[in-house]
Amino acid sequence: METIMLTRHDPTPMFAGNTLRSLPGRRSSVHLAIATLIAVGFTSFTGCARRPEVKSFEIIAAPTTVPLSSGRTIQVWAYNGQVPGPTLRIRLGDTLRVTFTNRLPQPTTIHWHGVRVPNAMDGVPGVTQRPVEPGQTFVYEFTPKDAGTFWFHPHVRASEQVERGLYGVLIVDDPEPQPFARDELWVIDDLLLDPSGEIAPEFNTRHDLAHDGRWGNFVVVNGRSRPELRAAPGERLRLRLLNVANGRIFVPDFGALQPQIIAVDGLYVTAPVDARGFELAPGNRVDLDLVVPAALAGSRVSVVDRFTRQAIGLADILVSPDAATDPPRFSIPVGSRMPDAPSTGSAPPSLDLRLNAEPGGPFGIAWTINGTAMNPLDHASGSEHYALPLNEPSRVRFVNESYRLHPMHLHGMFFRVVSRNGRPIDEPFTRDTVLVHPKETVEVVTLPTEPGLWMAHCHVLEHAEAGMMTLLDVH
Ligand SMILES: [Cu+2]
Repeated sequence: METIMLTRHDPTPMFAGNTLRSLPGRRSSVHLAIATLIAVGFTSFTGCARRPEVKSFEIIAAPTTVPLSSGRTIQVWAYNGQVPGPTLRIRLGDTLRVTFTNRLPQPTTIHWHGVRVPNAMDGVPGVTQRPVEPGQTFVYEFTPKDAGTFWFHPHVRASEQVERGLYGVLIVDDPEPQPFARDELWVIDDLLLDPSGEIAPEFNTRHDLAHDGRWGNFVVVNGRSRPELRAAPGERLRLRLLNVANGRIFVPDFGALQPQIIAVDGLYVTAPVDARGFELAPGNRVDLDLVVPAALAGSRVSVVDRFTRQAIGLADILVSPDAATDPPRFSIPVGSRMPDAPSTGSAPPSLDLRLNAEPGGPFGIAWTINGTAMNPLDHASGSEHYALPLNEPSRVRFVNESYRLHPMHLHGMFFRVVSRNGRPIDEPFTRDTVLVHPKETVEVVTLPTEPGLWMAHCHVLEHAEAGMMTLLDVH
């Protein structure tokens, strides 16, 4: 096993300080560094076709402390002692085997977000497996069917466990290497810190539940505030963006750069899309094709979030003053896509999922799907099962009857957005998560290829914890 630094140009995690002041009374002035960003288990790049292999990794979830730039520490829960957790990297065709041990004070599981896994590997407590109790070990093993950018996180008390630092990235490489000079990863999160500089320990508060979940007062990329990415004129980079925040949505603005989206939620698009304005909701990923123009030699480009009125610095791209080289050519691999549902079609609306809230439940506010709130600690009970036919297209309509944001995520399948508020939409890509705006109706077509019981839930983790989850029975 090799060990690599994810952020090779800046090996010392420097958390440069507070970037947000949006929540009065929750401001913190601490300067902190999170995580050593060391990826374990990086699989070396062998370049050409070879026999599929089983790639084995060990992951331990445990409380730990990571250093702050002030010399103090912050308490987190982490996979293998780092936030973000390790980046697991395999080639399409390989089998991933993860021996997972829980050393947290709570039960947990690992869910493989966006991966078409066998149902038993999906990490949903009470549905696909028993929770992994403290001290226990569980082996996750599957062969991904798609190349792309995926991530993993707990599906037990996720609003607390993910916020405390439990998330990692799974990259499934194409069978053939792509011509990018570099393959970079920006894992975007926000943290709500209390005045002592620790992760605020109140979870699922009434404030979070009455709004769009827990929005933090520090935005971090790869565990640090506003990291710098160095690039050279003429370089062609692949930049993978992941939103692992509990509730915050990001709309990254690359200023003078014009990245093109080449993959959404892991899978390649059918035609490149201008990245401008893309709403990266919790759970979403986009892979960007970024060519650094010669005209930007010697300049600094700030990448900022434009979702809210207050622009938030995410990262800076420092372009060297070197003479430009010719970027290598890249075209989206053909034949790499999963079976896709028709983007338009005659299938009638087969399933409406109405999203709303009502008083009650363990937190005082219950978030419901078709009037039902799922029990967060036992996903099997108190829930409807909605049948979807295997290997046949189905329409699903998310009808947001509330005034809050709901990034709706389906496990085990991809879908195509076909309309918003009745207006036809033609996105040249599939998704596993789509942001549904207040009072909006979003209609999608899905073609489930994996049998089993799959979650449909809001990826605002506080909404999910307060019940906004249900089950799709694919058979
Ligand atoms: Cu929601």
